Amino acid sequence: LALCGGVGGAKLALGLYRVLGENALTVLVNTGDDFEHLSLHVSPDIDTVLYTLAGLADRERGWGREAESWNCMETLRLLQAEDWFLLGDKDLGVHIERTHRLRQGEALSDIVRDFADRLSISAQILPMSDDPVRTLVETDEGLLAFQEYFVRRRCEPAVRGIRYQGADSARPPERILAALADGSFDAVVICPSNPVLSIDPMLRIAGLREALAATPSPVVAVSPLVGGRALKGPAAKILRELGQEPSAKTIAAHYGELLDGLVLDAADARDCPGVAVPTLSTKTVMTSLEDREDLALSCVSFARSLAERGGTEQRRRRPG
Ligand code: FO1
Repeated sequence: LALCGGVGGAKLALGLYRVLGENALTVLVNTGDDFEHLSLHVSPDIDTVLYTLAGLADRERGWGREAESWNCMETLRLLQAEDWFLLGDKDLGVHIERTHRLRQGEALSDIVRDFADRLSISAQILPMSDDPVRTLVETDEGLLAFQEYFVRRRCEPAVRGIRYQGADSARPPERILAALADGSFDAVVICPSNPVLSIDPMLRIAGLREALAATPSPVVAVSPLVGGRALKGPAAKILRELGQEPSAKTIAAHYGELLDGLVLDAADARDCPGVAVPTLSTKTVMTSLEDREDLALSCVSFARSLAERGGTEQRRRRPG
């Protein structure tokens, strides 16, 4: 099971997908970034995972489709409509069909499963919930909807706090809870996504954090930091603004009782002694496809070795 946000997480999800073989991977994806834009329901992280696993993602940007055209955006600009969030022509087809089906009463998870089938993806891709959860960012400029903060304001406002609207009443997928409870997953990998923006929305969903803390399966997280910095995105900036030092130690403490182990970049190896759980220091920067596969293999074998060493019993005995 991979827990994943958008671009950074999807890279490792692709590595896992390629090394684990047919039908072996389940990806639980953040939907806190979802929003209504131009009357369409956009699910950026879901689409990033779908396009990445289907080999259709734009490699440069990490989100959206490769070889995209922008005719619709040009028309929107001509009409002086909202043009701050870029929707490519190919990508729009997905938003239109998803919105149409949601309005007909279909669950997001059923729509995503169908899209994944049509894109010949053999992994199970699941939204973290069919119920709406919206990540809101408290900033020095006021409360901003996630994409307003992330795209429109380019993560510039200082973050004071994050809210996960709807998370308390959102239900996680039943089959994930059941599989976590009976230890069906060989490993649970928290991908190197932004802990507060992409992973916490999932952990705030009623029952999911508890299910992860109690699972007999080994749980490892991959730190999104390299040398104390985020490769892309605002993870380090946000941690600092929230009064925390951007380090592997902070990431491990953030996930706390959930973790059996932390995978961190070799550039952060000096942080290892301060981390409360076993660590694996390796190359976490995923430039090539081989990098993604290598990191995926490292995560899985690290998780297996922790399970063999009885690490998961230690976690389940630790106070939450
Ligand atoms: N990110 C941007 O920085 N600018 C955009 O205009 C933009 C459009 C967009 C459209 C569809 C989609 O699936 C993703 C898109 N993203 C864009 C990425 C997205 O905002 C973020 O990467 C995630 O929400 C954070 O994980």
